[in-house]
Amino acid sequence: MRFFRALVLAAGLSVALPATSILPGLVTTDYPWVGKWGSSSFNTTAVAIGPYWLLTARHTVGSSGNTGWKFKLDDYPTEYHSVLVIRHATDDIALVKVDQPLPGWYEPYTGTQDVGAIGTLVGYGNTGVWNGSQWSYTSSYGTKRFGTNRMTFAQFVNLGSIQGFFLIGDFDGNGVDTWGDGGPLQTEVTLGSGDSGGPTLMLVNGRYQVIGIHSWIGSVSGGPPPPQYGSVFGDIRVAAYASFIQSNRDETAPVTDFEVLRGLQLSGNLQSLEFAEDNRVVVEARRPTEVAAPSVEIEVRGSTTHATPSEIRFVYEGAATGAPVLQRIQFFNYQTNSWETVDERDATGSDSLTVVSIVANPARFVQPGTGAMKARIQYHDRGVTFVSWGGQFDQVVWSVTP
Ligand SMILES: [Ca+2]
Ligand SMILES: [Ca+2]
Ligand SMILES: [Ca+2]
Repeated sequence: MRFFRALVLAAGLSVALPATSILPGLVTTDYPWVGKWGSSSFNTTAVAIGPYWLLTARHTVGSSGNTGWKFKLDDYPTEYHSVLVIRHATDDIALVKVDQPLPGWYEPYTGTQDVGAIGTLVGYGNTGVWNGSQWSYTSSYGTKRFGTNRMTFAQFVNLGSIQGFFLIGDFDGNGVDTWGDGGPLQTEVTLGSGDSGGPTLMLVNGRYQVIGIHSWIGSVSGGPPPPQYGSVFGDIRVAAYASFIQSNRDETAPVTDFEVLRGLQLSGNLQSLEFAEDNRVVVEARRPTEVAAPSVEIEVRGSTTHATPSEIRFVYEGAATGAPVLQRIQFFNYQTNSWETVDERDATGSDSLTVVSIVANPARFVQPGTGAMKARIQYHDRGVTFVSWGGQFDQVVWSVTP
């Protein structure tokens, strides 16, 4: 058993004293789905884990209430507002549902390779300076920084004000290596005030997943206090909360297959459709020979594990480069075995967001037995005078509420 003294962190579970900063601070513009998080002002960190969901530390969201918190990504103008906050009953982790679709996210990690792994820590907290003999916190909240550390131990710890299953690392440097587990890494960091709720990421098959949520900084018995070399930090171990996450958030159903039914595909692939990061499937219009047929049409397919969901949301971001053009979305109705128009509007020349929410008998759009879902996105020429135009599909995803 290792003994920890909880120094900073948690600190009364107050947003005024949020846990932990990336220190030393390496400023980054990467990790686009990590954002600023707070209530009256941004002062902590959260990470997107689905089209409508964030993961953060419970001590960033007080003890009750669903609304009043906000989230902001560096590269996007939208401010996302909380509509539902699900706090773990005892441990320092919370799920948050927001009011508008997020442009991208990292999946929570569910495996066992997180223990001992080198993680990438990201957060908006304070950074620090080294004066030759010790560190001190400097700077202020609001700049995204990253660094790395080895997540050496996985252990349940109760620090009084904060508890949970944590991944724990030591801050190495200047000849100090508390656990003799190697270090410092080239970009070795610990946490500081304002990093609370931010993620530790790990590459899994070439993609980042969330293995930890920043929770506390502290020291081992007799060891130096944070942020000195030899101090330690703890991240909520996300894999230990897989069922908490899985049972409470909506299901993300990505497009698993798509087909261009009308028009000529010029660029993009399946991965282009995953996030709204301006990497698009581009389809050039072709004049239809039949009356009332679209000039551009793609069919997207996905699936859900929920046979009788309470809500299906279909999120589409895209544009048509000609005008006037009508945008129509159809879902396949497995009960009538036919396509049903669920949304129709004027297309926009630059990316715009369409969210189709189905709460009345959404099960008709889910194939019994397989959970398959399919949709068609069409652009209809209403008198375009452009020589050449087409559809640009940036993001398509379903979010399914059990
Ligand atoms: Ca270390
Ligand atoms: Ca070490
Ligand atoms: Ca895209």
